[in-house]
Amino acid sequence: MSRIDLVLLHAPSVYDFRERSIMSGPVSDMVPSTPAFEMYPLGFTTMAEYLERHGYKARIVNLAVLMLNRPGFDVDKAIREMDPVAFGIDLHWMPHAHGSVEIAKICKKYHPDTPVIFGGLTSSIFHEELASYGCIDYVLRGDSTEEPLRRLMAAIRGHGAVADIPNLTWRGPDGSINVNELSWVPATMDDISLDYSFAMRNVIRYRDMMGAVPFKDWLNYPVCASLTCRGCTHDCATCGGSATAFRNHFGRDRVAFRDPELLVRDITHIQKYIPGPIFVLNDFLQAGPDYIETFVKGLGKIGLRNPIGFEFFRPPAEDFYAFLDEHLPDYSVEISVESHDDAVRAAFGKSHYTTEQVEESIRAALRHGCKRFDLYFMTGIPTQTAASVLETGDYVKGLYERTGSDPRLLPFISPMAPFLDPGSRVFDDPDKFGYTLKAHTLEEHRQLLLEPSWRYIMNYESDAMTPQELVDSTYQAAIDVNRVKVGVGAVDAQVAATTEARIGEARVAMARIDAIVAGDPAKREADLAEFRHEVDRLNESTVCEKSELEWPRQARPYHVFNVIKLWFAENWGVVTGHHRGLGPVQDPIAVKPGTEKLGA
Ligand code: B12
Ligand code: SF4
Repeated sequence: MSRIDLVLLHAPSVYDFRERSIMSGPVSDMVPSTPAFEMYPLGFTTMAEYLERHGYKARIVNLAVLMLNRPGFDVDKAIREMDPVAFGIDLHWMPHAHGSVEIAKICKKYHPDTPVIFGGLTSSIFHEELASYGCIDYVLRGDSTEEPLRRLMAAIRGHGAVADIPNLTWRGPDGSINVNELSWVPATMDDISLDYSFAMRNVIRYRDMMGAVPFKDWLNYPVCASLTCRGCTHDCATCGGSATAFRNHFGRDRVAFRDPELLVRDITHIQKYIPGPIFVLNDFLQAGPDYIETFVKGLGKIGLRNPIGFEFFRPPAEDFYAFLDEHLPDYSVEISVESHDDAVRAAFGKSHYTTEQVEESIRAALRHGCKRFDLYFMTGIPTQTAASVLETGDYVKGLYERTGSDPRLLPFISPMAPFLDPGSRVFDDPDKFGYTLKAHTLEEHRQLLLEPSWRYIMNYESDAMTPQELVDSTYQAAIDVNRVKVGVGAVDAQVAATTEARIGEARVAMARIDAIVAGDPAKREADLAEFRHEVDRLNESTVCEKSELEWPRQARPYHVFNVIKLWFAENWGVVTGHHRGLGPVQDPIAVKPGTEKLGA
């Protein structure tokens, strides 16, 4: 097999998490990942597919999943045995600050002459700091790096100069840090492809199932995401993906939507190979009525059978649910309302709807065939007191009474943790929102991640409640919500009892860690190490079971048939050397006409 151009590596949040005792708490309870945050960015798939389309060979290796699923997995050995032209590592989410840089150090240790490229939203903010670490050569900034990455790969292979590549921060041979203009900001999301068959080909070609899966339990729960846009029309204060964050840090003034017909095509691909639920991320209602109609009718036309879920940034009205019901046999909805209190939600930046409107929307959805309605609450948001958090259980009880005690309604509560998003309005101006930041630089965040519990890891304190109040009220509200859900049959009594028992144990473990931190510093590491296995068990999930987040799915014969077809096609490619998309390396200047739409 010819040499791989780019190996994309995804690191765990904390590199040596398998040896450390860190009580991560409920930081990843609302996403499919464990606290290692093993899910790689969707952009790995779009970048790898784009490179292959332009004649480069790319491979995704999810080191975090390999470390989680194979206790003896030797990261040093795995990296030492790789021999790509370049390594790419994501630092997209701030919680990977520790792991990603440690992996870069290992790449440089065994391959000092192989370039290491960083990218992702967090990398875009801390690009100069990253480029100052000796183990990182290039940082690609912005939310759309497929084309700049192609040009960088060409330059690494001797076609073109790095000084001409948009969005690139690079360290010169003299150690100087150079920041090229952030000018590659495509106005649409139409030149990329979120093609899941690419990931499956990756598995077949490299005989590596575990290294390519998006998260630890994906094979049991093959959920797939579909993306409607880059950027957001809203401006929530704590969000690192808000309109302000995109404008200030990623050069984007306007949201880039994906053409609704292309989106339907993405979903057609998923349905061909994968039986799991499809989650449409980033509210497509932002794109306006024509888009909504084309997209939903398009889904109807392809006869979508997989369950599909939509995230909405404001509560939709009754006629919209009726429209969904007309075209989709199995749809679900998710809204993050953050708080039951309109004033607290407004302080968060969501003043564009009220709790009353949310309740109307829930009733309408349940009347019009919605299979499941997930409602998310959050703790730690500006102005929110512990008393306000503790009202959540009662509020949820009343909400069920007002919506017919329907078990299809599923509320969840979790903390804003571990970090306030870098690039958000609160991160850039904490005083204005009543926060004190405990870390500003990337290096400070790397150190915080090594603290022994989520209470100490968090990068902020709120004027409205102490860190201890945040921990206590979050756990208590989770117990309250859990009990209400059992009452209406929204969660199995046995599952709920396990969750409640685990929250109790988590509280005890947190108190024990506090005592160790307050005790003799010389004994700290040894004392923490003593109950590492207990902490690992409690870290699996805290405030709810992962299974509660899962929607039903089933494999049908045609999925198996399509995967077998792909298996034969790809193996034919391995034998003959003709992989799909592997042509000659293109000249960096020869970009497909019309793709270079600069400025949003
Ligand atoms: C979709 C999404 C998710 C999905 C993840 C899907 C996935 N696998 O990517 C879910 C819901 C699971 C999720 C989870 C989390 N998310 Co999220 N998420 C988003 C969201 C809404 C959109 C991201 C998107 O559209 N991506 C588009 C795809 C195609 O591009 P991409 O993946 O970003 O990749 C491109 C660039 O980033 C860059 N790039 C990325 N990696 C690399 C690597 C290299 C080498 C290079 C060159 C370039 C590069 O190039 C790519 C191609 O153009 C944003 C908000 C927003 N408005 O943007 C938040 C956001 C990114 N998430 C955020 C957070 C905090 C999280 C969590 C940590 C929350 C938590 N505590 O659980 C988890 C982490 C999960 C994990 N890793 O295990 C923050 C990040 C803030 C920060 N800087 O740290 C954001 C900004 C806002 C928010 N609060 O939700 N998230
Ligand atoms: S929290 Fe959601 S709606 Fe608000 S700015 Fe972020 S991505 Fe947009």
